[in-house]
Amino acid sequence: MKKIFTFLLFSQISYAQEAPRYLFDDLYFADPSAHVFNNKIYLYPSHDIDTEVKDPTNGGHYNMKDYHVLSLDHIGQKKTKDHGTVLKLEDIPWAEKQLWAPDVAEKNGKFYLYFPAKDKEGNFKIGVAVSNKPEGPFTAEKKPIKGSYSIDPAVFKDNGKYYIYFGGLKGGQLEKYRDNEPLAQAKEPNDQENALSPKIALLSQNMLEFAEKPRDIQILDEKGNPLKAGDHDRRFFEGVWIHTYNKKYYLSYSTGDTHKLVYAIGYNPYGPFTYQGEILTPVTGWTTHHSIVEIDHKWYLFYHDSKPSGGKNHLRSLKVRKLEYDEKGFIKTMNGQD
Ligand code: FUB
Repeated sequence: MKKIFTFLLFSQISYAQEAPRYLFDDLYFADPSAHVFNNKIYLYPSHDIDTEVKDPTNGGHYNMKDYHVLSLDHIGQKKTKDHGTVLKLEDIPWAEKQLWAPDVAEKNGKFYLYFPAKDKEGNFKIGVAVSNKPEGPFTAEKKPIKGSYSIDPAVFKDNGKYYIYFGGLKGGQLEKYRDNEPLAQAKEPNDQENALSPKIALLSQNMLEFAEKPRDIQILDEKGNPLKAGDHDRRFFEGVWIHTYNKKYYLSYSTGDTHKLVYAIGYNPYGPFTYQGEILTPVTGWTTHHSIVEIDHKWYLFYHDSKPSGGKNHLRSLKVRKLEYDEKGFIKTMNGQD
């Protein structure tokens, strides 16, 4: 009897540690990029709003108009702090609409917010806004990053250099480009062709420009062949994130129309990366988008789902849960319906 009780107690405690929790109830946020700055956890999410745009084609109903910054003093804190609006669409000279998933990097005490938005011609570009504080407010540069396109910037610091990763299919417009040049018409590769890749570029010293032409990131299967466009369970769709663990580089992303978070492992920021498996099975809602961060020697997955809005794809809520590796360094798959 004592044994059973001890087992139940232990399993309850361990379940409580693993279970995800929602981070914010009052407003809808999504696509959280989490970072530890000055010993605090900062979250840079998209700010979802209900919208008059009813047609979901190409993500038009993700019609966000501003960014907020959220923070936690520690991971267990019950109420996430909202620092309020830190950048508005109307204060970005070049942007017309759709402030999608952002990320932030710190360099020499300044904070750089990277964000996608559609310009006046309806093309997604990536902009930068700068602040002296992690919680903003941020001031946008007058123009987007020269040569930028598509969505979902994620900035990664490695050996003193900063790299920007980006790209997203369909609504994210990656099919409109080849070799960094716009096509006359968007063209999807056919199923047997190589899948479109996320992009990477070194950032300039001042963090405001690409210091090189964006390059393709190769994601390979177990035989060393690039993943094919028809491989919807494994190929890149959007929402790339990169982190290191035991000196290896983990590139994680959403598979979009199959709604999974998956990852691939490489040995430097440019790759190639070899596909490994699923991090998170589909959540409630069409999109899945995440970040992975080490906090106090433990690893966490920040993500979103649409359960609290009753499954409305464009009204998403932030979540966090512990992420675990097995003894070989593979990420243990988590259930998106938890
Ligand atoms: O939030 C708008 C878009 O939905 C993001 O940019 C994508 O990653 C997807 O989550």
